[in-house]
Amino acid sequence: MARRPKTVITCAITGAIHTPTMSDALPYTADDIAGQAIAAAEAGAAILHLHARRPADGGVTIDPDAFAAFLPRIKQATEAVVNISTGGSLKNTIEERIAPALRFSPEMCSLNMGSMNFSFHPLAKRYDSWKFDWEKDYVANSDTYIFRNTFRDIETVANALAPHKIKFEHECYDVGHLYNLRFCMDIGLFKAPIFIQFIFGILGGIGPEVDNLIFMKRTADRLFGDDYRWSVLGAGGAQMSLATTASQMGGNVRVGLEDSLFISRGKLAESNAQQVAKIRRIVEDLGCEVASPDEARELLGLKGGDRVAF
Ligand code: KMH
Ligand code: ZN
Repeated sequence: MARRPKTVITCAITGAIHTPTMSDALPYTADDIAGQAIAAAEAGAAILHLHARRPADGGVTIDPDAFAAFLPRIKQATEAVVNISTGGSLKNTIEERIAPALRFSPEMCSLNMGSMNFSFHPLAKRYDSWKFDWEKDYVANSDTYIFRNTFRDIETVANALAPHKIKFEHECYDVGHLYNLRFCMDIGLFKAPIFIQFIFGILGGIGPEVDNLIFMKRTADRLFGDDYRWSVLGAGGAQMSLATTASQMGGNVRVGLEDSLFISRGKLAESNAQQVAKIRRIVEDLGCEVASPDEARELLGLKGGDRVAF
């Protein structure tokens, strides 16, 4: 019988959706982001997907100096692949969103493959009081945001970062985004093997049903054949179950407090590492092996951890 492919675990440490009120575990100081990222790598994450936060109040920031406060510490302490988000806080320009990647030239970056509603405003109703002033409006007003990722934006990112040989985590929140990606490959923006993150359960994107995972995978098979590698991110309550299904289908998985604050139904996770340890246990119990950072580098054709600028 053919060997089953190893499962690459990505851990998304803090993101731009959740706020400090929602969980004491959500890291926002440089110390906490670095510490949780290192612990997640030790627990089995081969890739660390990173956003920055303002240390004073946990607000989302795209300031490269905020990344500078934790990136070198993560590099010194782990072999894990560093992936810097270009998602920003939904309000930033595309130029602001790529500034950290341009400065630090990581092995990977996220790249969002279409414009969409991207909302988490229903979360605002769950809290009566907030730790910091900015949080309530930020969450409640997300029903007014359009997450802008036009073809021109995507081309700007691809061209600006091409000299850095960065592999993209192509964030696809719906089936149309796969067709956008195919179009971008046809005009020469990206080289195989591409890495697709299928995203389920964001309000504005496709829902977290297994049917949708099969549909996204089948569509990607048709559009990209052998030219792609894939991973699954289930937002909120769908995180662990969709990751389990993905790994059983031969795919890779993403967990982390960016995507869900929970470790099981109704129970907040204590840390990113706790989520990594849980999915690792499930993956291994079900007969798969977890990929090391170097195995992830090989699978995705990455440039190497010695060719970053931090
Ligand atoms: N927060 C995730 C649903 C990005 O950083 O570019 C998507 C994400 C986007 O990770
Ligand atoms: Zn992200």
